[in-house]
Amino acid sequence: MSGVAVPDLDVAALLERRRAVVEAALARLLDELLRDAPPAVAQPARYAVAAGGKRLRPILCLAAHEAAGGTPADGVLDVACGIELIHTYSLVHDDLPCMDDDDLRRGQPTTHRRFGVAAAMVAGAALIPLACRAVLRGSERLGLEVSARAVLVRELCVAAGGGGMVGGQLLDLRAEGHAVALPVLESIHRAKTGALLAASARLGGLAAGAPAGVVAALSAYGEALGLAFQIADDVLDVTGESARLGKTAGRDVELGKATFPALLGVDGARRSADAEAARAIAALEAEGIATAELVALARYAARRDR
Ligand code: GRG
Repeated sequence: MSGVAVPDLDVAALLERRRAVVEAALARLLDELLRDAPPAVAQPARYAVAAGGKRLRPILCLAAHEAAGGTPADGVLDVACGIELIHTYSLVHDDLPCMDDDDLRRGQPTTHRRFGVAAAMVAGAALIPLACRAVLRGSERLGLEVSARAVLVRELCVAAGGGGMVGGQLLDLRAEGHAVALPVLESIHRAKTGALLAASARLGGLAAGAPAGVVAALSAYGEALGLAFQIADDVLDVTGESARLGKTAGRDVELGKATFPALLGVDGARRSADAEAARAIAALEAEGIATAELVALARYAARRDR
C-alpha cells in the first residue's frame, strides 16, 4: 500500500493502550465538567460517553500531537476528550427516531431507548458546550497563547458545524432513497465523517504548536483517513455482525442509503479504502512525520473489523 519504512505495529495493542488512557481522562473530565448539571442531564450524558467505542478520534489526536513533536500531557488529553464528546453527541442524535432511529449503539441500547427521546436530545446537546470547554481547558493547561486557544476551539466548531459534520449529516439524510454518484457520496462523507477525523489530527498538531506545513499535512492525512474509515464503515454494514459492531448491521440497506459497496462492490470499496489510506500516509511522508503509529492508524481505518 505504501513503501514507507516504518516498523509494523501491533495495532490492536496500540489501540487498547491508548483507549485505556482516553477512558480514564474522559471519566475525570466528566466528573469535573458535569458537576453543575442536574442528574437528568448528567446521567444520559455519562451513559452515552461511558458506553465505550473505539475512541479513534482522541487516539488520532494524541498520535498526531506526538508526531508533531508534542510531549504527552494532561492538556492534550483534554483536547482529545473534547473531540470524543462531540463525536458522542453526534452518535446520540444520529440514533434518534427523527434520524437513523436505531436501537443499538456501542453494544448497548441507544441513549433514547434507555432514557427517552427528550433526555437523549438534551444530553447530546449538553455534550457540545462541554466539548468546547474541554478543548479550551486543555489548551490552557498546555500553556498555549490565548489566540492559539481560540484557534483550537474554532477548528473543532468548524469541523462539527454546518460546513462539516452537521451539514454532511443533513445531506446524507436527504440522499436516502435516491441514486447518488460517487463524487457526491464522497463529498457527503468528507463532511459527515471526514471533517471531525481530520480535525482530530489537526488539533493534535495545533496542540503541539506545530508549524503550518505540519498542520496541513496532518489535515490532509486526516481527510484521507476519514474517507477510508467511512468506506470501511459501509463495508462493515454489509459484511459485519451486529454483535461485533455494537450497532445494527444492514441498517444502510434498510434505510435506502447510498453506500460505497453499492457503487463499487465490496472488493472495489476495499480497494478504494486502501487507496485513501495510502494517500493519507503519503501526505505525512511529504512532511517527514510518517510515524509508525499514524501509519498503522491509517491502515487500520481502511481495514478495521469493527
Ligand atoms: C442536526 C442535521 C443535524 C445533525 C446532528 C447527528 C449528527 C449531528 C451528525 C451525525 C454524524 C455521524 C453520526 C457521523 C458518524 C459516522 C460514523 C462512521 C460513526 C461511527 O464512528 P465510530 O465507528 O464509532 O468511530 P465508535 O462507537 O467506535 O466511537
